[in-house]
Amino acid sequence: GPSPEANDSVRAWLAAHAGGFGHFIGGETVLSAGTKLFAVENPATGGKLADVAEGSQADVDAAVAAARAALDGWSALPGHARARYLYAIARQIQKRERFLAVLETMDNGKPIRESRDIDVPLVARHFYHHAGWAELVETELPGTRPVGVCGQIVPWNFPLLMLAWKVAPALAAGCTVVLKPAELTPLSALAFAEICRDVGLPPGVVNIVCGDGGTGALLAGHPGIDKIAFTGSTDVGRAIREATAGSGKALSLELGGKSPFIVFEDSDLDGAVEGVVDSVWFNQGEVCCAGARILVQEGVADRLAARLKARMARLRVGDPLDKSTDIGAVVAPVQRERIAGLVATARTEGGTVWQAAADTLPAQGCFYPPTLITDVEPAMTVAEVEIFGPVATLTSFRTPDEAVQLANHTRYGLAASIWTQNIDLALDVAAKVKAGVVWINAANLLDAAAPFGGYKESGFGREGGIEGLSEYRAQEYRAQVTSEAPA
Ligand code: TXE
Repeated sequence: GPSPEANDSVRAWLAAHAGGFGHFIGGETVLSAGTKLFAVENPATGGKLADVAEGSQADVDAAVAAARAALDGWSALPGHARARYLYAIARQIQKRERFLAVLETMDNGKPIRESRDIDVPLVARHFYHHAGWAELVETELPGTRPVGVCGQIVPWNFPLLMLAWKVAPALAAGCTVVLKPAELTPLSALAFAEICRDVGLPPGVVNIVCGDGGTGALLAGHPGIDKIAFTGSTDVGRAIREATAGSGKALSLELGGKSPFIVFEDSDLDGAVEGVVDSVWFNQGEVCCAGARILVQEGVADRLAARLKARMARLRVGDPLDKSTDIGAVVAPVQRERIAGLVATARTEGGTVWQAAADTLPAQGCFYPPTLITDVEPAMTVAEVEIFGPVATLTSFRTPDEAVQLANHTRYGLAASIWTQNIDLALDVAAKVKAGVVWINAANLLDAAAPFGGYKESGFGREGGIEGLSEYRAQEYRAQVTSEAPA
């Protein structure tokens, strides 16, 4: 393997928990004798990595009670004291970066180069950034208080990074949390629980309860929770919205996308090709803001397709722990079947499917080749539905107006990427595309300081920056002053 020590330390950690991983509640590992366990697999091998406790009503109750008990103490700490914990967490993440990268890659299937160079550094960056906010929150958001106990439900595509996006601002804002990792990828959250314990974070400030959607629903419906933050599918987002309606809970939803990647004919085509690589083939395309809907101006459509195919042929699909791998394993067989089903539908609806390296895929494990579908019309299923795999569609347009119209022809509105050398055109189109994030001559750039979030069926609320922090602050309670006559 590429980093034998880290691989060994992950294996040793898993072996030390061969009896099963428990929840992290009130600063303790909770795994009682009768607890139901579920298996967690490595999608690249199909092998079992661990058994993990499934959160019951009693577990969720205990975690919410622990978070509630910790709330007053945590929120009353001066900002600089909360900042010290966040800095300590950030430093521990850096100290354990190789361990966390290998663990994330084994659990999710993503290439080690990405977990090592992107996921884990961004996780540390998120905690450092929010450590700064912990000190500033009182002065920068006057008249506000912590929202309270937050239930946080995260997906499997960036397990630790999505945890960081949720836990770091909540802690900075003075909230306490109960987080539920995705059932496909709970392991890095459990490693994070150990970091919380090791830096001496007060018990109950961070609680982690594992389990599937059933456990998530228990969290969403729990009366002891003041806010739910969710990242995942639009269907589940809708269910959570219904479950929390009328409960007084605050809610933020970060859901799916069908982001356009718009290439004008004056653009730097080689740059655009690399942009597609970063946009669609990064993380096997399991990225909510993936610019998987390529819209290209007629004059350069064939040239772009040809260069994309040449580039795709050089992408290496295979062992995620190999440093030279570009595309690792899709997270689970059910996701691979979903992707394959959508590509098959594209064929029957008239799309032309081109796949690189389809015959060189590893014989075992959950792999899908990088795929380009051309001749895609806006009404085709594959142009409308989020694929969440290494698959791009290509549709051509004539004029900038037509590009805008196609870009907005979607029920989602998460991100967009615009490629042109003409800055006036770029800014004009950027203002007209209904998306939460617009990149110009770039794709998938994320930073802790920049707000991220969607419009329409991509959800609402923002994560990152002061906008994201504000989601964890509410108006201060104020006594009504009734003795004074209105002016
Ligand atoms: O997501 P789910 P799935 C999209 C993507 C993908 C599709 C299906 O298109 O192909 O969703 O993925 C928890 N109450 N995205 O089914 O189910 C669940 O346990 C409360 C986009 O795996 O939404 C997990 O922790 N929680 C997305 C989390 O929700 C519930 C990332 C996400 O899983 C629940 C993931 C319930 N009723 C998938 N049911 C993005 N925006 O990045 C499930 N969960």
